[in-house]
Amino acid sequence: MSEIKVVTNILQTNDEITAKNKEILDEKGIYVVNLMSSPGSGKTSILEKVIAKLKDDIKIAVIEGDIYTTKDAERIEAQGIPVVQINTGGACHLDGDMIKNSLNSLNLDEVNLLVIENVGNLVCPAEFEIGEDIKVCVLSTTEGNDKPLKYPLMFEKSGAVILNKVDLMPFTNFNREEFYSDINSLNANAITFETSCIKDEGIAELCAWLIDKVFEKRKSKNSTYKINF
Ligand SMILES: Nc1nc2c(ncn2[C@@H]2O[C@H](COP(=O)(O)OP(=O)(O)OP(=O)(O)O)[C@@H](O)[C@H]2O)c(=O)[nH]1
Ligand SMILES: [Mg+2]
Repeated sequence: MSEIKVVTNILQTNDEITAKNKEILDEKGIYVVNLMSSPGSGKTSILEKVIAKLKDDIKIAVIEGDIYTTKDAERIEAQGIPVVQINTGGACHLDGDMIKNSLNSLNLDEVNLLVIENVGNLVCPAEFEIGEDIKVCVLSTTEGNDKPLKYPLMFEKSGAVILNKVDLMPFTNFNREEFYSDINSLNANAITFETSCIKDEGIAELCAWLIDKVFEKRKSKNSTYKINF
């Protein structure tokens, strides 16, 4: 019983902090993506591709969540956009408090799209709201098409699901039909993309969808921000 109580309290506190984060981000008209997947599915690689394509059109900032190291933040910094690294020091997911501290390090007046790359983990990150407009989850073909049913929460909660490393599909037993059927049964409303970061496939479609979302947010919040299109 006490265990359940502790978890409930953590989630309540997180919800309160997250609501405040969201208020700030909404007021600024910033579209926020919570990017999640198991370790190594290609979150940072997809981000690198998206940033390279969109950074001249919209103002992008990234918050990188990792247990240790600044490796991913260094990759994003090399793209010449603002990035903040959170080291969770062991925790398997990001939470509202960590995001709150990171927002203080960003000039939010200079951001249209904020991507938060969560800690590589197919379970815990899906349980915590961190102020996002949308959860986006990545699965790579090498992980197996059974993962959505085995780890359903992340797929159920994501507004978009990216199937990455499609260049490797011929070398795996990944069953595309089963994958889409399972995604459909878990979350019929999710939009899906297929990408290969190595071959630069599917990135343009993903970027076009993201740009629409950034525009929608800006309009709905009546933000006075300028987007450089
Ligand atoms: N063949 C192939 N390899 C890819 C693709 N995308 C990423 N990779 C490789 O997969 C490995 C992991 O990619 P990352 O982008 O670091 O994955 P991540 O999800 O950010 O990993 P964590 O942050 O550690 O959870 C790297 O060696 C990438 O080069 C792809 O589309 N095709
Ligand atoms: Mg990464």
